[in-house]
Amino acid sequence: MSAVTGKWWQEGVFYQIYPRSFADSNGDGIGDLQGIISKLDYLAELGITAVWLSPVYQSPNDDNGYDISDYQAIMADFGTMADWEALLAGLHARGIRLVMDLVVNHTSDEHHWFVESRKSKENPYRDYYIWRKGKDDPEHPEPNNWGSFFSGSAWKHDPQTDEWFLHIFSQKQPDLNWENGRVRDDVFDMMTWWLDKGVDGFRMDVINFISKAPGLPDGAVHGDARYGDGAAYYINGPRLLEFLGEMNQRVLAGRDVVGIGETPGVDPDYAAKVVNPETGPLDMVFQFEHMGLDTDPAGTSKFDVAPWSLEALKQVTVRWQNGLEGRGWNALYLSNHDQPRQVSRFGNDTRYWRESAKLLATFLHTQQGTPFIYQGEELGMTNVPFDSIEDYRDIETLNFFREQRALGRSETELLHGIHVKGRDNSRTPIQWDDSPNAGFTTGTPWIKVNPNYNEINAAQQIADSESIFHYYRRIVALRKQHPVLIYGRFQLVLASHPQIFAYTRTHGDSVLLVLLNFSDTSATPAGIVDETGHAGGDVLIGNYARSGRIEMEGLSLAPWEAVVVKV
Ligand code: TEU
Ligand code: CA
Repeated sequence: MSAVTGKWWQEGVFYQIYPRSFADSNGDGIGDLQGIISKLDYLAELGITAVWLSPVYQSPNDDNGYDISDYQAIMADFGTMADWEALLAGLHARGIRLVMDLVVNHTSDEHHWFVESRKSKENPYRDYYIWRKGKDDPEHPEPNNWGSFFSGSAWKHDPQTDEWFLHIFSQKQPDLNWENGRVRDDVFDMMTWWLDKGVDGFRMDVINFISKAPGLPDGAVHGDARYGDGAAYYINGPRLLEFLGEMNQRVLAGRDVVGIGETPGVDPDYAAKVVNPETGPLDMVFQFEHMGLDTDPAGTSKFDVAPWSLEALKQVTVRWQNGLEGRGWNALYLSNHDQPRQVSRFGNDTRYWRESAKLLATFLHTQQGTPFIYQGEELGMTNVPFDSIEDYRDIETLNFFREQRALGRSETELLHGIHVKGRDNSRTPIQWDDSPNAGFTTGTPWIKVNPNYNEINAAQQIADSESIFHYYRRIVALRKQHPVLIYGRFQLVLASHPQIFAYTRTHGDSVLLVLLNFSDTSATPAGIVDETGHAGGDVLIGNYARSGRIEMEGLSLAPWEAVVVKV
């Protein structure tokens, strides 16, 4: 049980919209705000209670809006401020809150702060960014050895002043210097401006990268990597809690809004400090441990893939469920715009597509914490293995491909990693119906539609009461009716079962037993009666035809069967 209860952001379910790929209203091939407005009844039918909107601000789109050139203007591709206001009103009219993306570890290099900053060393904005002199070493002229998330060095030389600026992401995403109090003033004023317009909170992009260790020391070099890993010096840095505390005091405190940090590289102990109900500056964080389970530890990037194991998924889940019990609140997710499609990654997207998508929905909604559904997940949308690198749009994928080709790796090998892990898997347009381009646009979509839209689309699933969409609708509704689903203490059972992920949730007198068969063959939860003391109970929800009371003794779970039992 959490130390804090009854908050709207705990009891609700969030839905993430990646606006470029959601719905296009004017035929230019790019999703937009009017497109979202046209689908508000769809969101209301699903039953979600809050939307996290990926960036819609003015941006040159080097990283699809995560490179912002004006925090207080709307990207022309997406519409106008009046469209945004209409979206907010339309959501609020349906009882749905709106959480905006806040990207303040870095700006675009086209932001006027950076345009000024690069002009001269004396410019009043110079110190808004992280500038350093280069080294005398012709082989390694960069100020330190850090690599960028998007390949290459994390530094770029600027001829105008003959200094280098830091960019942990792309060359068009210079990192802000949070040591400078004027940067903090400007960011906090901008946040307050949005809150005054009525937004219900922020999802804060890589917010735990904002404090860099003094001296910016070189990072460790893994294997034969060309650059060092600076993470130890910019993740959870020395002043992070201070900066977030200041943000809390000056911006968030006293308002009924949510602060959700995106925090790669946090562990439960650090997270518990960030989201402590009394002293923590934020309310929830997105941790990444389960997102790393299919990365080969011997590789040099996330594209070096390895099979994930159920055992490891159980370990990570338990670590976070127990790790924040009573001292924080989990943000639950299996997908987002940076990750592959969950049914392709953790399920079986061919033979047991429908069953495994519903099992993953059950897993997401039966842990302690707040579920985040990523657009299209509720339709069981799948990965898309484009044959050619030409079809990809994501800067991370394209830079990686170019860099690795230059190092001599084969196209086939690289495309394999990209098929499994590339971010464009989750950025193909939402499949609304079986008309051309899946009903996403009447024009040419900015990225190809997944060719499976004839079988997988919203219109078909809305008409089919057994669809993945209706399963999501039911489980979202169920969570609202059963506080045990929200607040119950999580306890793993059948810990070493090779196929079944089983756990109980307990809240006062209310006990649920969740059984998830993560495999293509049937499985028996042998020993569960002894371990839990529960012989059976009533089925609350499941993805096979079961109803009424079921007994644990002799129970066999079908492939990818999920069942939630009230004992
Ligand atoms: O992502 C940060 C992050 O650490 C990763 O998920 C990363 O983008 C990538 O997928 C690593 O392989 C956030 C945003 O969600 C992402 O879309 C942006 O590209 C990034 O920050 C920079 O703003
Ligand atoms: Ca459009």
